[in-house]
Amino acid sequence: MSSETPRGPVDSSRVPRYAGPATFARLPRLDEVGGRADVAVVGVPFDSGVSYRPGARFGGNAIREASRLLRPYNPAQDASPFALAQVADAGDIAANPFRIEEAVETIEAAADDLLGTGARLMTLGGDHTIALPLLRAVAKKHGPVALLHFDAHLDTWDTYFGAAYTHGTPFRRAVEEGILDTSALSHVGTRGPLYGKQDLTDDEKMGFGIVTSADVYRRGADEVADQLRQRIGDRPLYISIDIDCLDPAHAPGTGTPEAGGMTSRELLEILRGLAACDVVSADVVEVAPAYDHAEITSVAASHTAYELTTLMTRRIAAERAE
Ligand SMILES: [Mn+2]
Repeated sequence: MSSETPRGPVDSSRVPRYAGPATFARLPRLDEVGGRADVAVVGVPFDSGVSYRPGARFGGNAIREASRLLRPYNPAQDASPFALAQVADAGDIAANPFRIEEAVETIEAAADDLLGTGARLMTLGGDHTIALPLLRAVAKKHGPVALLHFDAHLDTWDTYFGAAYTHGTPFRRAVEEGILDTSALSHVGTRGPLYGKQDLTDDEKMGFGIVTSADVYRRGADEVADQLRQRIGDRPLYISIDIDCLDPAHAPGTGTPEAGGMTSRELLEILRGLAACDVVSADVVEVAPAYDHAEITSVAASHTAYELTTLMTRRIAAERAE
């Protein structure tokens, strides 16, 4: 891709934003750019791993619809992400809604294929179950990765009803499988009641550090981003964002809402503070549009994916300039 000018979004001064089928940010489909992109935006319409409200299977397309209003220049990062590198919409991974184990395998294989083309993944969920197969694929390529996990919840529980693969367990499985760099694991935005204090003890033993949503409020986004950046260093970094890290006022359309969350401004500012990091892939999950109002949640998710895409394309451009 490096020798070619990236193909950007549909020109919204010629074709109204609300016209035509939605791709992420009105970008070309992957097949329209020869099947190769630097960042592939891919949907995973799978929500069979949820413990409470279902509906995140519709999240990816809701984010695509809400992303019609994204514009090509990102002033907060002083970058035009879709000009720095080729970003394309790779469509959806078709995962079996009736067999979770099979779906996990399908997602891993599809992620392997996309990563194999040289792309970084910007995945739109789906529920949080999908982070495990995505991390497996990323770790095959990069080795164990640092993880920055934005969420109201720890998602390091062991099982639900005896099931090992659920949206509350992906990061315990990932630690068990040795695919995470346990010297750089962080939860951000954590809050709300737990089953017991042991949940926190277990999580700490796995290597996670916690920045609660109250910590973000007290310390501020800049200080939090600085501390995270120091912990992550130049390790390959995977960022997984459960939209329920945001307060239900900022993201009502999600499966397991908890009061007292971050604002969308705080989340976006923390992400912008990670510009020096090597984000090798990322996901935004748990957008459940049936519980949304006026696209509040999918707009927040589309801007979140936009900031993540900007981080990745800036890094790609910087590496090419070396
Ligand atoms: Mn989660």
